[in-house]
Amino acid sequence: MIRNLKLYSIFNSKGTPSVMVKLWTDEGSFSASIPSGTSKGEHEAKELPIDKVRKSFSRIRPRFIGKDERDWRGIDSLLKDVDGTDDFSKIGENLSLAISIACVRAAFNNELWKIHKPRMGIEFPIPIGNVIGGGMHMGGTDWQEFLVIPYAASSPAEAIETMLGIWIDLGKELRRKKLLIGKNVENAWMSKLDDIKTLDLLSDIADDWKVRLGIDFASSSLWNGKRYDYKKMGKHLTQNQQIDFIEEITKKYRLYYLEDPVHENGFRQFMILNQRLGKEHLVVGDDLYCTNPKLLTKGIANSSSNSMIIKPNQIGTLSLADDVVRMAKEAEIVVVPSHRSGETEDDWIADLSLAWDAPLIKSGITGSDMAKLNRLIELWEEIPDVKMAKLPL
Ligand code: 2PG
Ligand code: MG
Repeated sequence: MIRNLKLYSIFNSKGTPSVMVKLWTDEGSFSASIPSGTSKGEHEAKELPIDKVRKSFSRIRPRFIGKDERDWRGIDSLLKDVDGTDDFSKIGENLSLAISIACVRAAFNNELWKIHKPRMGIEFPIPIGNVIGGGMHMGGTDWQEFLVIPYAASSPAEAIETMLGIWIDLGKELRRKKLLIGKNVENAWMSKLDDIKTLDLLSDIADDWKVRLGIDFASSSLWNGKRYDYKKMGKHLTQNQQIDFIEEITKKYRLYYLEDPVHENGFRQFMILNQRLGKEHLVVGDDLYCTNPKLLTKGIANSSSNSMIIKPNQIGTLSLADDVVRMAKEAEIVVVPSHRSGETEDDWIADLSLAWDAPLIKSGITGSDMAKLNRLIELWEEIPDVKMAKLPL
């Protein structure tokens, strides 16, 4: 039974306040902290500033005391009720998800990966690491994240070593060529190179490693309602030109993973790319879906993508995210649980990627993202009969 719960204002990796909730049951104390995005989708649940969260928390706290933490879905329904909106704009998704996850942690004695009865032979997700980038995350490139996927690693530790190896080699090479500006919000390198030259350099370096490449284009940040504006490359592309451009670079650089290649309301343009590339490449919706069941329904009806990002704070409770994962899997859409650009040391996304049997996890490479990667190493050592997942395509 929940005896007490408390709110803490902590800081995330961007240096802005984030929510942590700790709750006490007869079994001990359990906490959860919530990350914060930078390039947020238009249809995400609403993150509220900490002063507003404090007010909501003191108002709703008594409703949770005395509740049975094992009924975590019931507690998530109560969160929906006390908020009363579609997007948690009353109490904030940051408060809602913190209570939701802390409660599930209490229900499963911190082993979040057990929320669905674990099967034997659990497959661990291949991490996807952001090595260089820009866009709204700061940096030289117009596209947000250039990603490496260590598909051949035989353990999480080996996968992490590969991603770090590439990140280090790339940093050294940029410094040697006097192209390095620094590190951006996700600790990916910021360089003076434009997007195509970045792809040239990254492909060269990646040739020495067993990795596939991907990009989070975060295209909504380039879209002005009429055209895609590329500042660094001085390009201005129509919707059709953007689709052709994505297809061209996907083939030329043998990209595997294409996240948000067109803007967040472009279900039809996503569908065209999915038709052209979806047999061999992951066409991934992030801002397109915002982990929202209504948007996913639209995406399924349009065959917009063969994969989607799952960020529980885009929807506000763990049960809602869990329902979206089930829906996606039923439609054979590959789920990719993901961190946010403003992270805390909390590692729940690692556990959830196992619970959801996800073949990939987007977790970043260094900084607070290390916590998620290290959690994968820890679970790998503790769970019997494990293996690494294979790339879904
Ligand atoms: C993304 C994420 C994580 P943000 O777009 O996929 O890399 O960024 O948290 O800023 O939305
Ligand atoms: Mg994204």
